[in-house]
Amino acid sequence: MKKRLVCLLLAFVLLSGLCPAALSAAPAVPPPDAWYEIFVRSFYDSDGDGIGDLRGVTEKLDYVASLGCGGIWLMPIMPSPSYHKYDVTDYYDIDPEYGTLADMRAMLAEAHAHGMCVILDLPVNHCSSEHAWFQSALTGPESPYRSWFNWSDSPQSGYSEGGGVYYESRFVDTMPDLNLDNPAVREEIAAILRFWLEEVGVDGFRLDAVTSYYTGNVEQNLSFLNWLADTAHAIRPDCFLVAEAWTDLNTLARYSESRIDSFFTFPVSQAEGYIAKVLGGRGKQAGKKLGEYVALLEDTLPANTVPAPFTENHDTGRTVGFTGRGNPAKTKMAGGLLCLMRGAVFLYYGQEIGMVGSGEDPNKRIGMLWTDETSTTLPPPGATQIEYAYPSVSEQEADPGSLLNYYRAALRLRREYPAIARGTSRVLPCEFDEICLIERSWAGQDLLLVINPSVSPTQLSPADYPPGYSRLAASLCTGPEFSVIFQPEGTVLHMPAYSIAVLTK
Ligand SMILES: [Ca+2]
Repeated sequence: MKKRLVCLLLAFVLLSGLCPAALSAAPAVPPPDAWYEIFVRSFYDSDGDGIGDLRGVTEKLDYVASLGCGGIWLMPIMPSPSYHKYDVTDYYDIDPEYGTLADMRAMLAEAHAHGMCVILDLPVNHCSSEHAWFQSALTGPESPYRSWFNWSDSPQSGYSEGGGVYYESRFVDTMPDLNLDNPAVREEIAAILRFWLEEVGVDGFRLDAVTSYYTGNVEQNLSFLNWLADTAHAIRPDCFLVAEAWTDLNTLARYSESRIDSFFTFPVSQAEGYIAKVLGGRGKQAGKKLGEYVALLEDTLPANTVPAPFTENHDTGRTVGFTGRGNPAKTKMAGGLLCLMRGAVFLYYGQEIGMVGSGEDPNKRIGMLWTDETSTTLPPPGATQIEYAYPSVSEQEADPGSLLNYYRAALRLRREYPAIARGTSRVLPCEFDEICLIERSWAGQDLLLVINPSVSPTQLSPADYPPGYSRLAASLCTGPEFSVIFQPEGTVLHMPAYSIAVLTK
C-alpha cells in the first residue's frame, strides 16, 4: 500500500497536468488529466502468437509515457470466452491469452515507476453465460446461485430463454445480467474490488454499462453507483472510478451527481458529437459553436465532477471517420480541441496516429500499426475492414509535422498549463464567429485560450480580447508552415486556420 502511495505521489510530481479532484471521500491525489485506452489483444504482442498481451503493454509503456498520458485504461483482461472479454468467467484472474497475474503485477510496477496510473475495465452488469455462477443457476431453483440472476416465467424484452424459463440478458444471451439487489452479489463485487485494488494494486476502475445496472431506472442506478463508489473508496480512498453512462447530457448530469469520480462525456464524442459539429462544414461559425458547447457542458454538468471527454473509443467509429482521411489538418484540430477540454481526457489507442475503423465492433479494434502491417497483432475475429489511413508510429515519429507529434504537443500544452484541465472555465464573447475565447483560472494562474477551429485565418486586435493578456505563452498549429504570430508584442494576434494560442498576463 505504502509503495503505491509513493508511486502515486511520484505521478503527482511528474505529471503537473492533473485534473480537479472530485474525490469527495478524502483529500486524495487527483487522477491524471490524460488517459490512454488500450485493447490489450490489439496493442502489442510480446511472444509472437499474434495476440497482444500484458507483457506487450509493459514493453510499450515508454511509448504511452511519451504521449503525455498519465493513466491507462485497460479494456477487460479477465478470463472470458470472447475476443473482447466483456463477458467474464473468472473475476480473480487474467485471461491466459493476455498472460498471468504475475505479468499484471509486473506491468503495474513498471507503470507506477513511469508515474502512471492503471485502471481496469470492470463489467459487473453481467458475467459470461459460461461463468460457474450462471451454469449453476441454470440447473434450477435449488441452485445457490439462482438468485444471482433475474428470472421470468414468460418471455419479455431483454430476456433470453434458458431451461424453459427466461433470464435477463440486456446485451446478448451469452451475457446474463447479475441481480445487483442480491446482498451476496454485492458482497462478491466488494471482494472483486478489494482483490484488484489491494492484492494486485490497480489504481481504479472503468465501470462498464452502468445505465444497464437497472435498465431504465436512473434512481436505482445512482443508488448502486454510490454503493460501488463508497465500497471502492473505503478500500482505497484515492482510487479513480470512471463510468460509462452512454446517454444524453442532461441524464449525464444526473449521473454525475453520484459519488463516482467521473463519467465519460459522450455528447463530445463521435460523428454526432460536439467536436465533430464544430469542425463540420466550412467552419464559418466554428468558434461560436465551440463556445456554445463548452458553456453548455459547464452549465449542465455539476461543478464537482471530473468530465471525461473523448472523441472515439472501442464502441464508436474512429475520429478520422468524421474529420476525413484526406484531411490531416482537421484531424489534428479534433485532437487539439479534445486536449483543451476540461477534466480527464481519454485517447483510444491508435487515435494519435489516425487509425480508422467503423461498422462492426472488431473493425474499431484492429492491431496498432507500430511499423508496417506485418508488425500488427492478428485482426479480432469478425473484422471486415483492416486498413490504415495514416503512416505507422515509427514513420510518424520521424516526421515533426505528423499527427502523432501534434498529439504529443497538444498533451504537452495540457501538462505545462494545468489550468487547461483543472481550471474554472469561462467562455468570453468574441467579435469573430470563427474564433473561440476561453479563460481558465487555476491556482493563481489565468490563461486565455484563443482557438481558431475554422479554415479562415483571422486577426485579433487588442480590442478583440480581454486586456492584460500580453504574452503568447504557447501555440499549436496544424501545419508546419503556419504559426501563430503576436506582434508587435501584445497587440495583433494572427491566428492561422485550425490554430490554438495560449495567452498569459
Ligand atoms: Ca501474445
